[in-house]
This record gives sequence, structure tokens and C-alpha cells, in this order.
Amino acid sequence: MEFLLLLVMLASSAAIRQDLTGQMFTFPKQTKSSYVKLMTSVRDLSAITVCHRSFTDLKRDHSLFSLSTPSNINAFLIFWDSANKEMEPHVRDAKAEFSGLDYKPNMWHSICTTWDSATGLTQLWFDGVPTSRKFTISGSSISGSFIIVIGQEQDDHGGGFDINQSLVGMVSDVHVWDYTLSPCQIQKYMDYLNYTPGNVINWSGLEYQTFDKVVVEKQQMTCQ
Ligand SMILES: *[C@@H]1O[C@H](CO)[C@@H](O)[C@H](O)[C@H]1NC(C)=O
Ligand SMILES: *[C@@H]1O[C@H](CO)[C@@H](O)[C@H](O)[C@H]1NC(C)=O
Ligand SMILES: [Ca+2]
Repeated sequence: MEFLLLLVMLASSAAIRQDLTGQMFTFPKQTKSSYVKLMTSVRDLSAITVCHRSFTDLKRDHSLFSLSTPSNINAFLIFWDSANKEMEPHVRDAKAEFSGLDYKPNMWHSICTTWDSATGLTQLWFDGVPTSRKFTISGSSISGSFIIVIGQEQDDHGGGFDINQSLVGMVSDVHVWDYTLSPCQIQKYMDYLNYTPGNVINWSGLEYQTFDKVVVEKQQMTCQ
């Protein structure tokens, strides 16, 4: 059993499709080689919502979600800027900065980010609280072949990782929709109630591949 677990931890897995409800990805060690790739056949998004929950005690910059296309390395990125204490969504390489968030270490945070190409508005929801709506970029959609990475930040399409931007901690409930969720739908996600799973990335039917030291295990919740 221990030997098997070790194999799971150390080897890159083959791509699989799994219901990960109640599970999480654990990134237990700072590396520039541990990550999870999420697969989708979608190649064009004129609107998007990305939700995830994460847990870390990092005091430095780190990436929570990194989607690149060949033409936009930061096609959709959620990045914590430690120096400025800002959560920074990037859309097609344009950035919005959200400050004043209570991004405490050692607890789960639920984050949803929406964008639509018609208005170019980006909004982040943090533990149930919406931010001010900010302009990033409008017009064209996010398009090309998507590479979605959790645990590292892409500086190249599918690579260019920086150990100092890696995630050490846990990630769960990653969903991506091809439309902007309503405030009510987002609140349901934040409150762990029933919500419609992502139709681009679906945690209940997740196609993914792990690389290096990533453990898939039961999500730890506090006893309620
Ligand atoms: C990462 O950060 C550490 C501490 O600040 C620094 O010594 C190291 O050179 C950095 N490594 C890279 C690859 O940037
Ligand atoms: C998400 O995956 C589950 C399990 O495979 C499936 O029942 C559900 O229809 C999927 N939802 C969407 C929106 O793709
Ligand atoms: Ca980088």
C-alpha cells in the first residue's frame, strides 16, 4: 500500500477522467516540476467564469490557475502578488488588480473570477464578497489550444515554470464555465451548496494529468 502510494506520488500519471467530488490536489513541496494539467476540448471562450478553492501558507507570489494559449501566455491567470497584497486576474495578458482582500494563510478560500469579451469587465468574488468590476480587455475571445495548469505559472505555453511562483498547498473544486455566472450561482458555489458544474472544466468529471509530487486525496474540512 505504501509502495503504491509512493508510486502515485512520484510518477507522472497518465491522463484520466475522474469524479473528484470531496477530493483535493495536494502540492506538498516547493518545486518547479509539480503540477496538474486539466484537459478540455474547448478552444474558444468569449466569456468565462473560473472558480476554485485553495489553501496555502505561502508568503510569496503564487499562481492559483494558469491557462495559456499559443498567442497569450496569460490567457487567463489568477495570481497572488505578495508585494502589493493583490489578487490579479490576467485576461489575454491584460491585468486587473484587486486589493483589500482578507487572504489569510492556513484556511480555505473560495475564489470565482468572471470576464466577458463584450464589456471587457473582470470581477473577482472572494469568500462570498464581490470586488469592484474592472476593465481588462474586450473584443476578441480567448482562443487557440488551451493548456491549463494548477500548481505552477506558465511563462511558456505548457512550461516556463518559476519555483518562486509555484503553489505549495491544496486546491479543490476547480470549475470553468463558458459564460459569466450570476451572483446567485456564485454565492451557491461559495456556500458549498448545489451549483451547476463547469461545462468547460468539471470537477465532477475531471480530465487531468499530474506531474511530479502531487497527491490526490480526500479534502480535509473542519468538523462542522
Ligand atoms: C527564488 O527565491 C529565492 C529566495 O528569494 C532566491 O534565492 C532564488 O534565487 C529564487 N529562484 C529563482 C529561480 O528565481
Ligand atoms: C459534470 O460531470 C458529471 C459527472 O461526469 C456529469 O454528470 C455532469 O453532467 C457534468 N456536467 C457538465 C456541465 O458537464
Ligand atoms: Ca512567471
